[in-house]
Amino acid sequence: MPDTVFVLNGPNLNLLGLREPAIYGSTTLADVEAMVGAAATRLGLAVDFRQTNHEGVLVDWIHEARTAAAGIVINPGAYTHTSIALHDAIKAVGLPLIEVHISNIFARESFRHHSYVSPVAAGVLCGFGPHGYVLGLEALARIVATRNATPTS
Ligand code: CA2
Repeated sequence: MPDTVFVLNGPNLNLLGLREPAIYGSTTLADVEAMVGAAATRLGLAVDFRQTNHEGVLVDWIHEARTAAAGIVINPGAYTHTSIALHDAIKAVGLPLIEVHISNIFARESFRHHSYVSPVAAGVLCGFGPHGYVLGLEALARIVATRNATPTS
């Protein structure tokens, strides 16, 4: 059975490709899901791809991942910059997590420069556009493969 990875998307990412193409491009979230699905097949992973506009739903999904997934790729959207609840949930489940942002958050407004997620992430990708999700999945696949190969006592 392939390891399952959750790919979670936060608020407003359902509008990807439909609004603000100058910042976020013309790729839709359905396109991203297809790109991630193809990468997962290549990497021998199963992917559960989801989007919500609600902070508590993201928290619930992170909890769900504890028993259902080997790791998480997440674009928390604006909750990146505000959510101690996401920070606490990620820390509590202890799964490897890659934080992805489509835009380069450090080239934007100063309120986007701080992330509550980054301190509890295994790694962070930003500014690579939708390809960042594929890079994030590749990074997570490597972490999961290493963990699977490491014997526990
Ligand atoms: O660059 C990213 O991926 C972000 O996580 C996107 C968030 C933003 O709040 C973060 O600072 C950086 C916003 C997602 C909103 O997506 C939209 C897409 C199209 C049109 C409007 C919003």
